Amino acid sequence: MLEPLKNQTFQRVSIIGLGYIGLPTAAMFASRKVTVIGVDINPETIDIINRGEIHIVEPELDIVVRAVVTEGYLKATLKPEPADAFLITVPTPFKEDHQPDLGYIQSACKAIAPVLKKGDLIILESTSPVGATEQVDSWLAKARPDLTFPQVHGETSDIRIAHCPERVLPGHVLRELVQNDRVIGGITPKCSAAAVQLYKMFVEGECFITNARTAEMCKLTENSFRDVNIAFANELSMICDKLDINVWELIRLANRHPRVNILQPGPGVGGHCIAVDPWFIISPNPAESNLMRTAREVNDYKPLWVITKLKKEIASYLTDMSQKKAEDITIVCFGLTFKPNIDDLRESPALEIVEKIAKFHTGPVIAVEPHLHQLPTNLRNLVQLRDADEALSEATIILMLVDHQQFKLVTAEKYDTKILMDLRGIWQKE
Ligand code: SAJ
Repeated sequence: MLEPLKNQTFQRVSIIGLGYIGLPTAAMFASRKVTVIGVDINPETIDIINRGEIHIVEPELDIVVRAVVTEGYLKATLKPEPADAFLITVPTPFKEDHQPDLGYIQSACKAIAPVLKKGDLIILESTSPVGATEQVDSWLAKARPDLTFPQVHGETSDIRIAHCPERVLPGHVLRELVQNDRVIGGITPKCSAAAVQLYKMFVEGECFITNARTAEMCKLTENSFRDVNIAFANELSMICDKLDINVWELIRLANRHPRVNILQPGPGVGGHCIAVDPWFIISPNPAESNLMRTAREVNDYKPLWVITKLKKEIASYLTDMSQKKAEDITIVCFGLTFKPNIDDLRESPALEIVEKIAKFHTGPVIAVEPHLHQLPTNLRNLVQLRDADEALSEATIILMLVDHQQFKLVTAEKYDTKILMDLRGIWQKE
């Protein structure tokens, strides 16, 4: 491994994009008593952070942010200021055709270009398609012809650029930021060494050095691996449903084999990473990525499978209870977020399912979501938000969509007499 550079110091670090990754990263640097300038395009986000508060839910982040803002180590601003290192932590969504959208990265480059100076380090942390870090170099080089950049000038360049993908799990971000190993891909070895030196301010995990393209592909590979494995579990769940086998018991038993470790099925795959990143491999390599594409399709299909199964349950209930109509059926959905114990609704399969139910079902639809104070706007007039006990007492059909900790504590007598579709395998009827 390369030795870190001896003379590089980072007195001011700037984080561009104060979202789920950027804000915790800014807080970690600031907690090491480095001056951190957080930059975001949203004035409301800036105000919240400068008050020492946070705009996202992440355990313990509020405590750290309050402390570092009060002590003066973190401030948020709309306009970039000079710094010694810039970390770009902006979203990388995909477009209609699944091609990566680098628009936010390009805007971040445009914003920081005027304040760059000789010796600065730029790190792209956003999950990116292969080649994005070189693209950042090209954009910045074009914007600042007075400075030299590593793609063309190699180790003698004024500016250093590296890719260091974030790998933290929402809900465990502060711990994982410190403890996880990092993959660092500089455009040149000196770019990598500078990035290692920066991260070593708070990272206790190992920093592994590679080139920028391998680092980009490494992050995409990790999330695609997980997507393929969840697709296997989801496919099993649909087969087991047909064969009348309890998939949760099956997986528990199969996982007793020393070399088998099947993940958990669910209502689909959500979030801004696993449901998105595989496309960054698939879309530029369509002929070579059949398995990853199929996994995406299996996981994307799962919410529709849930709706089809629900419609069958409704039909069979109406056949059994001939005096009842669809309007008499109250459907209660437990959970809206994309995974347990967070407030994040991005790409949530649970949300997709509830939206679809609200569109076709003529009776009441109730959502129970302890992590939200109010429903997202598109559900507000269609769905009621209730607490668990109240909703359970009114339910005809229950869909367990997100295995929040609170839901695991619900006792069986509360749902025993209801029609239960448990997509997370946490509730067992007695
Ligand atoms: N899910 C299942 N079954 C499982 C595990 C997950 O259905 O057994 C579903 C979840 O419910 C959720 C989706 O998959 O809808 C994604 O959740 P997740 O916990 O697998 O992942 P994320 O999106 O929260 O975070 C992932 C992590 N990547 C890997 O574990 C390889 C994290 O380390 C990354 O930093 C993050 O993506 C990211 O930012 O890319």
